[in-house]
Amino acid sequence: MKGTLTHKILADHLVDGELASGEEITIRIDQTLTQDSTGTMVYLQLEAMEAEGIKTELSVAYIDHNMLQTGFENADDHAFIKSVAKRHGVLYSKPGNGICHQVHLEDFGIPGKTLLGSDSHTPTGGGLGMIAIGAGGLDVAYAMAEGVYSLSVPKILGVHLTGELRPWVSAKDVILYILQKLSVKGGVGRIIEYHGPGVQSLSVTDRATITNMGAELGATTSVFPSDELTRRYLEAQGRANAYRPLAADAGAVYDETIEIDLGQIDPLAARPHSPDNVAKVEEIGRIKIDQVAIGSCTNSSYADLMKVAGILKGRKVSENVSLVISPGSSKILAKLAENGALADMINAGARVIECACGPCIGMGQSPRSGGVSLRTFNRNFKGRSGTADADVYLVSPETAAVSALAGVLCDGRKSGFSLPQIEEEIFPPNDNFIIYPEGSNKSNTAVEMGPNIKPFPLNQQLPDMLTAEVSLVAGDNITTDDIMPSDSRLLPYRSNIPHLSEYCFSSIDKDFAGRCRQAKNSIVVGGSNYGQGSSREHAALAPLFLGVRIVLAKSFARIHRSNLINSGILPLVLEEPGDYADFQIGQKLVVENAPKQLEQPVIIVRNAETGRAYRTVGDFSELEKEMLLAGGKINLIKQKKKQAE
Ligand code: MIC
Ligand code: SF4
Repeated sequence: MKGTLTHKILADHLVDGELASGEEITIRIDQTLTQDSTGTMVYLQLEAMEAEGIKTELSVAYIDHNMLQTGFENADDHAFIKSVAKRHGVLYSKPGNGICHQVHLEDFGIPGKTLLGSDSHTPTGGGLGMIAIGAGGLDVAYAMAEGVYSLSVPKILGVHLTGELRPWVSAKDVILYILQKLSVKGGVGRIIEYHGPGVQSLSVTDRATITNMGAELGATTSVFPSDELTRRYLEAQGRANAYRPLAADAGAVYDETIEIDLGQIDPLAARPHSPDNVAKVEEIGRIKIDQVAIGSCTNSSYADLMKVAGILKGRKVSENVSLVISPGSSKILAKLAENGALADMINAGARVIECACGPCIGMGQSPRSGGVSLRTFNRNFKGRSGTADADVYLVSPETAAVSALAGVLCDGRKSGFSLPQIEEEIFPPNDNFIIYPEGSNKSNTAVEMGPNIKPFPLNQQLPDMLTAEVSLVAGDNITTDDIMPSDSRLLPYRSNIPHLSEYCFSSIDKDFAGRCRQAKNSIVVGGSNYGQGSSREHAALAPLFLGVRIVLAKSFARIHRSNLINSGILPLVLEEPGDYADFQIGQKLVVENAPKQLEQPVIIVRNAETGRAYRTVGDFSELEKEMLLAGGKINLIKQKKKQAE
């Protein structure tokens, strides 16, 4: 990996370990971000760590997910985050300022810096040449308290870009193309580094669209060089000083390489219900659509929305279609208002909603029963829109806009419309949505805790004999949306694990919570890529609250595996994937001498009734073993503090 941009940035931040693929390293974290639906846990955990201030250069708490205030819960969460942010010296981005990743790109991201965020799409910052990683809330709290993050060094997948995109084809199509090639598992254990002459034809926000959806590949992160276009982007945001040129060396060696000629890509769409179920728009055909939603951290930049406004200008949205647009940031919305593009959208019949995640996380705008929704978002998992039987397709802003006019999915190249030219704009600095913590002092800032904010569950030390009952046998590619669904009904309870846990796995199996309660200690069995998708540690904390002690799967997604370990839940991989077929709900399984077995390369899980032994692999680092023994990361931190006293 020598000479790669990734190697350079990691080497610059290396605190401990050897920079070689598969090795456990600790890196310095320069910046963190949190958002509100994971943020309450982060700050509860930061408080539990008794942190004295924060050790990062910059930490920002965004409010962008829980924006519907249908009761006191979300507003109480905001007040809590605001008070803790002030107490610990964290910047607070008020609701309305925009989606964390878009705002961070515009206002705070710096080439060559590291960013850890409690949201899986934190790699958006890779568009600016950052190593930006999504993680569970506890890891982000720890990074704030100690300024470091540990990970095992991923392989570097070099994507060599040549050529230029043709008209009506955009960055979204590039990442959909890669998803089609590599699948939702293709990036697991990898950092994706883009290089080659094709990079120069992609703007910073195009690059950010691509690195953002690297999360859907399961990649640790994705990164682009920082070049002249980066300089111009930062200058336009009033942050010319943040610029620093960065690129891989000419002879950089990648662990794996793929070649992409941008000129060969067509407008694409991810069909229901997975971001890698990709086909050419033309091949899918002119399916009738009910809704078009434009926005999200993937496609809500100024350039994206100007393209949309240009396509809509002087035209009319189809009578069958509800078109909703959510701009990525307050700066973008203000600019669209000033230059008339907002009026072009509204006059065409678009419904413009606030700068937030909104429909992307099921916070409103759920499609009608059995409806078809085209979205410029990044995830189309079943039910995520809030309508269980809706069909969601993921497309580019161009395809979304032209289809909204036609009332059917269509390839813009056939529309006969010309694409608008987007002029570069200067965005005057506006920090009226930001609360700076200057002058704050831990001792004099009280934490505001609403009644819906409950303590988070803690595990116990790993017992000698771990006996548990199978409470669920789930399939491949189980998402964290499956494990802990999130929509407008449930998001208000992100600070209330006891309530939330009642809905754990509810879209797959309504009896899951009850069964776990009866079993007391239980095991979830899963297929491959278990826990893909979001960073929400609620997908580990709710099972923990219900007594899940082990998850046995064919393979795990990165962030969820860490969240399980942080919670003291054993993530075990079946050495023989065919063994999966043996498991059934109600079986009693046992891990004998669990702490001792943790030290061994193979951990035996035995069927307590038949005695049949299953070989599993943990592949745990030393730190992970310590966490599992202690019953999770917080317990370990407390133990270590006590020992030091
Ligand atoms: C998502 O897109 O699924 C989310 C909501 O942003 C999550 C975080 C969460 O569950 O709060 C993510 O991507 O990490
Ligand atoms: Fe928000 Fe959607 Fe992006 Fe998650 S994927 S951060 S819900 S816009």
